[in-house]
Amino acid sequence: MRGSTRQRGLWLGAVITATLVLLAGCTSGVDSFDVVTSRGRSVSDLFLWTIIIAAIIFVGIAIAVAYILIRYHDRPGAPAPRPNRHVHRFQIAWISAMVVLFAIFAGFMFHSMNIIGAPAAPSALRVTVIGHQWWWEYQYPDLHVTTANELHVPAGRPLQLTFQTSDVIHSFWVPQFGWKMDALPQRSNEMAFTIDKPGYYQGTCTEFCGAQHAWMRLRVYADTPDQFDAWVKQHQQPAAPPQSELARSGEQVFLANTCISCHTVAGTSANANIGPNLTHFASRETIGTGIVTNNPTNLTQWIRDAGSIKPHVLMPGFPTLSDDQLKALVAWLEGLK
Ligand code: HEC
Ligand SMILES: [Cu+2]
Repeated sequence: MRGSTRQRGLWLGAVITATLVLLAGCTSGVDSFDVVTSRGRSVSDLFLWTIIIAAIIFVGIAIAVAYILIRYHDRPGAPAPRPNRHVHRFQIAWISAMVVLFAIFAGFMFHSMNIIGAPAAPSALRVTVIGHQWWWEYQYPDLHVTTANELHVPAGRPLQLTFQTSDVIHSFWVPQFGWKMDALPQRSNEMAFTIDKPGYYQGTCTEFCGAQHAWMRLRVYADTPDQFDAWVKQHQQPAAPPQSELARSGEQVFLANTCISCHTVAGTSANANIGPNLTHFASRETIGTGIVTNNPTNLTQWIRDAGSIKPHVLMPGFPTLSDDQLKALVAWLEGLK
């Protein structure tokens, strides 16, 4: 008796723990049912209705099975199951109902596909999204702005995103936009939508793309029109000139090292495109698509040994830089607003 009580306690504990672990996922700030694009809502509504109807069918079948199990359970005096003369009619009706249901859902699915696949409005803001192992490049061809890792777009204005990759397949998924899109070699895919409300939306690469796939995060800022205009004006400028002696010597360290064979800082001789554009690096909140906050301590560690923060990262460590050189470099980079 005591043993079984303890066992029941253990089971209860296990169920509560599992529920809490699952519920912990609810505080992530990413809710794929709280979709902020009207096109995307056609997908989330379809998903919701599919789940509701599937749940109703599931519960119906579960009740029928339970009824049969209890009623015809083999015990003295139980009724013997009798062959049903109408079983074929029942089967035909059941299968027909399923076929009709599938057809209805297929209709709604094609409807949603049409909605999300429709071309962008001619006035849409165009952004080219380029996946790299393991970061995102964003180009605004009409605004002459290039940035990385933190995408800024205006809320309330039609957007047209074009997806490309510089290496392997990546996939752009911000759950609150409603659907996702692959970035494939040798072709361009498109997504067009309008974000209804300003806010910060998170996502991640959803096509396995190597060691740091899980840390190829998406950070999207849907700004108000004024905020966006200010952001664009700032990002159209070349890099801010060094504000101190220390920063000036930091710029020299940067230009004298191999940083320039991978990074661009507009207004300097660095114009390579292997790593993220650093022209306005200091205006970004994080380093490495969100793996650490952008502050001098983390930046120092990143430059000394980026792999210690993001293992297998495609940026080499710079253990030979002296503490003074690092300090200057960090002072300069953190001034690139
Ligand atoms: C071989 C190419 C290469 C070299 C050389 C290189 N980097 Fe990088 N760098 C990268 C790549 C690739 C990333 C993106 C890593 C990621 O997030 O996965 C990166 C990321 C960064 C970032 C973070 C940017 C962001 O928005 O997250 C900074 C800052 C940076 N590098 C500074 C430097 C400095 C300073 C040097 C020279 C001391 C340097 N890099 C040398 C390739 C390089
Ligand atoms: Cu990826």
